[in-house]
Amino acid sequence: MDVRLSLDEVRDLATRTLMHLGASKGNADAVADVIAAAERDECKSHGLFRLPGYSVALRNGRIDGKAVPVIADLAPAVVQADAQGGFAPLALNAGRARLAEMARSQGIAAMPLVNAYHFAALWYEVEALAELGLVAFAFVNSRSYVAPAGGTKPLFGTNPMAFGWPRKGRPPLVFDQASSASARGEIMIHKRDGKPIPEGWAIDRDGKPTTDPAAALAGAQLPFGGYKGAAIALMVELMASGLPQSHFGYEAAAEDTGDGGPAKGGELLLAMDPARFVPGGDGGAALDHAEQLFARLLGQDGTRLPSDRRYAARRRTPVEGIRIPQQLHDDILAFTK
Ligand code: NDP
Ligand code: PYC
Repeated sequence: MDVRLSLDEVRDLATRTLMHLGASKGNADAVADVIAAAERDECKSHGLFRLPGYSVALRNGRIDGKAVPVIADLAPAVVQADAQGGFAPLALNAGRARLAEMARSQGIAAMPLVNAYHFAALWYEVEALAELGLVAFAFVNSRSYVAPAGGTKPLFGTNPMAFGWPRKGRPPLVFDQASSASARGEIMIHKRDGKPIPEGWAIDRDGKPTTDPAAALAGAQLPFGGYKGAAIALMVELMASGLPQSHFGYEAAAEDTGDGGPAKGGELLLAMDPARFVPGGDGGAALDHAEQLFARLLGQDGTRLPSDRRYAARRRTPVEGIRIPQQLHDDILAFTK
């Protein structure tokens, strides 16, 4: 059986739960916003499904729900967001305006995020920057879940990379993809729902291909596209945690308490101002040119732009609400007692 909630109820449920467990209003609101945005866009593996994980880690003190992020310029085009052992969303919100300001003055700028716990969909970050007229990249790692090409043991996180491109008068073009064949959350949802996973997503503890989600979670996930996805996963480790000097996936895994909450890891955001990539331009011509590419793409039957599914859901859910399993709703409410 499912429970139907409005988007306001989703946000309120998340805020109340996190504050009950000791999070400050600022931290609770920032996390609740990303959870509600994921439900609004029907990204079920990173919506309310993640609230129990956030909650356990908060309750057992592994994450500081009262952390106050520190934002510091490290170079003319590098601003560091230090979450101070708290949730990523508040620190990302706190650093965004400075990152955008640097990108506008320098053409390109970077924001490493450190001492943070990230458990969300990555598109949220690049979409926010693209809404400000900037081209954006984001890279985040987690703990070891994915085997390297040719290997059988988890080493990389599921390591998504997201990209945002501003569009005039429309929501940005965004893609956001794990470097594994599937997000770990998808396998967890298959397990919860008693469904097998597709072939090619994972191997079991003995290195054998499996469609059993429990065996997959105990074994290793596979990179998408073989060695090509593994190279992207490696790059994401280096960008998200190598450069900012945070935890690689195996270091985060060594600290895993098994509480089901987010790993401590790093993230890197890059922002570029299209106006700074041509002499004397305002960036508008680059955006117009890109529209021609999008039109050609969409001119082929069977195509769509990445993010179009999310934007379609975004039009629907404010009216229809969202549905979550009764058990998940009960599990969340149990944290508020
Ligand atoms: P998907 O494979 O579902 O989607 C990847 C991208 O491809 C999306 O941008 C999607 O757009 C786009 N896409 C899908 N189908 C098409 C199509 N037919 N034509 C054009 N574009 C298409 O995502 P993943 O399973 O890889 O990741 C799911 C989520 O998990 C992500 O949000 C990711 O950030 C999150 N995640 C978070 C991690 C973390 O450490 N915080 C770790 C790993 C994953 P659309 O959304 O519109 O369908
Ligand atoms: O779904 O792979 C995943 C994931 C890892 C950390 C947060 N989400």
